[in-house]
Formats: sequence, C-alpha cells, structure tokens
Amino acid sequence: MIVVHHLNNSRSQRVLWLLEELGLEYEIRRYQRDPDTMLAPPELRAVHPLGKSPIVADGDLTLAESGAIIEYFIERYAHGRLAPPPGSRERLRYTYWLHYAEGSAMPPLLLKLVFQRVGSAKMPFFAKPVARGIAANVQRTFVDPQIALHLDFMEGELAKSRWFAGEEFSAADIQMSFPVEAAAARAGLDARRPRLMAWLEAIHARPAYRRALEKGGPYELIGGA
Ligand SMILES: N[C@@H](CCC(=O)N[C@@H](CS)C(=O)NCC(=O)O)C(=O)O
Repeated sequence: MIVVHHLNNSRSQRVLWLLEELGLEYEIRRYQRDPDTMLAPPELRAVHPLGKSPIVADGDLTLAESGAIIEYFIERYAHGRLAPPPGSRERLRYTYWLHYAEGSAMPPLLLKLVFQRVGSAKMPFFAKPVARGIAANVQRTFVDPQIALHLDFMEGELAKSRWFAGEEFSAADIQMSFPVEAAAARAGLDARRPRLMAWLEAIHARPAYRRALEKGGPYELIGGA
C-alpha cells in the first residue's frame, strides 16, 4: 500500500493530486505545521531524516523529494500516462520542468517569504526600521526582479504549448503547480500574465485536482516553505 506522509498546506498536495490522476489507492498519514514556525512536527523526522514533506512509502521503500517521488510513481505505475514518450523533445521539456520547479522557481519564492517575514517579525522597536528597510530593499532590488524574470519566462513558455511539456497535460504540470500557485498567492502573479492564469484555472478544473484537495484538506499556500 502506498502511504503519503502529508503535511498540511504543503508540497505533498502535489503527490495526492498525482495519485488521484493515476487512480491509485493510497493512505494519508497527516502532520500539522507548527502554527508559529510553520515547520513540520518532529514526528516527520522519524520517517525521513530531513522531516520535510512530501515523503512517501511504498512497501519497503521510503522516498522524499517531490520530483523524485513523481518520477518514481510515473515509472512504476503510469504505464505511459502523464509523461511524453521517452526520447521525444517533449520528454526533455518534461524533465526540464520537473527539475526547474524546485531547482530554479522555488528559491526566489522562498526568499520572498523569508524577507516578508523579516518585515513583520517581532523584534525590539529600535531594530524594526532597520530590519524592515533591509528586507524591503532586498525584495525590491533582488527578489522581486528575479521572480518577475521567472514568471515572464514561464508565461513565454506557455505561449509555445498548452501545457508545460507540450500539448498534453503531464506530471510536469503537477510539479509546476506549487511555484505557480505560490506566486499567485503572494508574489504578484495576476492577470498581467494571462497564460499562467489560464493554466492555473485549467489545473484547478481537473477532477483529480479537486479530489486531492478534498482529501488533503485546506490548502492556502504560504509562499514556498
Ligand atoms: N524540494 C523539496 C522541498 C521539501 C520541503 O521543503 N517541504 C516543506 C513543505 S512545502 C516542508 O516540509 N516544510 C516544513 C519544514 O521544513 O519543517 C521537495 O520538493 O520535496
């Protein structure tokens, strides 16, 4: 039996969605973030030393890292679904987006979250203006332009094809959902990038996405952590 160690409001939502798309049976073990730190509870470290979600188990296998998990389920259970044929150009695009989502898109979104938190963190009153000034400056000069660069890039790629890896929906779209949803939640993605917005609407309309949401619980992205 497949087990998904599911942290609320997290990247493991993507794994539930993939499993729903594939029509596989699975069990969800639930973990709640600490409301102050937003970190996962220590119990998750008993499953994998990093204690970060998603983690899945399948028989005697325990696997972390969402891209690796997606590749594993596609290879083992998809029988050619949700991934372009090996060797095709689309397959290379698929691999690109699987890596890009966590390797390139998420770092600036995570930085955004960190600097937004610095701006609103509790601290002695005399430190506030300095900390807020630095946080605002780093966002304005580095983080926001980087996010805009990535969003423009993604918007341009969606002009080439309906989905990230080509004309067919694939697991690369599932992997890309987290950075795009995080950008829409708190990094300025809006109607100025209509293709990304239409893509978001299209993924939200998928029955498997909705079923995964019902199973995973409330999903209000906090921007990348
Ligand atoms: N690159 C990893 C990131 C894993 C990750 O940072 N997960 C977040 C949830 S979205 C987490 O567990 N945060 C809580 C914590 O770090 O304690 C992946 O894609 O699986």
